Amino acid sequence: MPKLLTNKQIKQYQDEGFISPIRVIEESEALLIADMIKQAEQDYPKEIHSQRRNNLHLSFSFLDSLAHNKIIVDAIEDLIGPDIALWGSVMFIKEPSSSQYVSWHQDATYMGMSDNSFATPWIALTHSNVETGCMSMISGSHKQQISKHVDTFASNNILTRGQEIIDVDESLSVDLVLRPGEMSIHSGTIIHGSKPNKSEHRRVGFALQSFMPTNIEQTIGENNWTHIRGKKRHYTDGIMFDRPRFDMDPVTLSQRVKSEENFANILYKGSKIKRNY
Ligand SMILES: O=C(O)CCC(=O)C(=O)O
Repeated sequence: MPKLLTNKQIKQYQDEGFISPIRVIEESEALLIADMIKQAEQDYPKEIHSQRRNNLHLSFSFLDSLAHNKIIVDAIEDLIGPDIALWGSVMFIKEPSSSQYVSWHQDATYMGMSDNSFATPWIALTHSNVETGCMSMISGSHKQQISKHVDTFASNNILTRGQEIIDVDESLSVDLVLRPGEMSIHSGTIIHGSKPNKSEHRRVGFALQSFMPTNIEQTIGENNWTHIRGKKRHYTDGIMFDRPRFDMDPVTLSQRVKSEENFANILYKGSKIKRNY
């Protein structure tokens, strides 16, 4: 018996590789969190900016709360089972009328996992639609192997290496339109991307990237995890992150710095170029 999703939604995830939309929090709460992010950018400019966007759930307790949100975790349990750990999080912000985009890619490509059966909730904190540059998914592409990615390092590409799959059948593309407080969930192997924000409004999405069953192994870099639910992972070669007791908790801030080094070692392995994100 699923905890939150309908059987139809679970089947959609299996067949198409994504589910959308699912309401997580009220629209007003999401917009408040988007404002809190803006405020944090002003108050702690070294802690949160376009090149320090990973694992902000370790710096700010309001984002940690979102990572542990019961609706999100119940939905994830319906897809990957009861023993769940979070690998990381990414804040994807596209400024108004900006040229930043995300090329067609599969998340699992550079994450160095033993198995790719993991899932990413992407929570819209502002409107995410065709005008603001929402994500688009290539329906059913999660059933393929990892495709060849070309590392372009294109300056407006928000992905680490600007990695891109060429020859995508865009006729299968589905735009995931989300209102503030709604989420989509996508599979670790689905081909997806997003276009620039042409609107006058900021587009803010918080990706919990990714929730994984605890039996998946990290094959590159160290084990760094946020425990979410069920049986805990056991390891000695990395950090089991604490939860921030308050915004800017010094314990988790220093854990975040180590997590960023580890991400760079994993995500840029074998690359001659390393960007600052
Ligand atoms: O926020 C975006 O536009 C892209 C996000 C993405 O690729 C992801 O969450 O996997």
